[in-house]
Amino acid sequence: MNPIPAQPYDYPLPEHPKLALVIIDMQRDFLEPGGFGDALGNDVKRLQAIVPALKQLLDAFRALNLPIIHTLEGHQSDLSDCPVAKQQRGTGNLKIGDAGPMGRILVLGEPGNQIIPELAPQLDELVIPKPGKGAFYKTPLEEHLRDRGITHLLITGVTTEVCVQTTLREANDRGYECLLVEDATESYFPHFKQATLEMVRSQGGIIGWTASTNAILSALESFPSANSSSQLSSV
Ligand code: C5J
Repeated sequence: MNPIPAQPYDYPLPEHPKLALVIIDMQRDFLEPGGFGDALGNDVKRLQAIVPALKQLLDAFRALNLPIIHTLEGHQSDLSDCPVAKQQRGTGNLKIGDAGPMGRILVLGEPGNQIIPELAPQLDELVIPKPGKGAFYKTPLEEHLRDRGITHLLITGVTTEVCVQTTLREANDRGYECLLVEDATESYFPHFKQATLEMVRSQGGIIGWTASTNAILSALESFPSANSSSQLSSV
């Protein structure tokens, strides 16, 4: 199998099916007007730019029957899993739990909390709701990865310097080999995205690798397909 040409050096591909695609928080709350990202004063249109690259990665992983994990940032309707400090943070009119144009802000099950239709998970893909920025915090993610022997994670989604970077750092500390996909992650702040990419691959890849979607897709052409048992089911 060919490695993925990456920075700071090639990312070796593991045996099938130890490689998973992790898509962080591609939910309407962050990508559409009227959601949490908008309530915080951000230009949410910026994040739409990565949808085509994510779709390509999803198609490739589905074709190879490789594991796909989607996350959703959101809270229980009684906000019992939302620390007061998180709920009260910010200077906008709408806070977590308030009623907005897409339902209650950042509450699980609300219209704004759905993954955007273009990237909707299939039934055999794992969907992890998470109350924190990191996908390992108060979720069964680590157990699922361990049970399935997954060791390598391609990390994507939004926003680069918040939930994506937090998840990548959590995964790195747990021993996962993490590659951040350069054109499949986005931030409301271009300089934060750039800084994150540089941080991840600095010092010889201190917390991981970065590579483009095209480099990944080319390397995956040498990847053997496997039966559908590698897919995960929703929690
Ligand atoms: C934020 C996220 N930015 N998914 N969440 O609050 O990055």
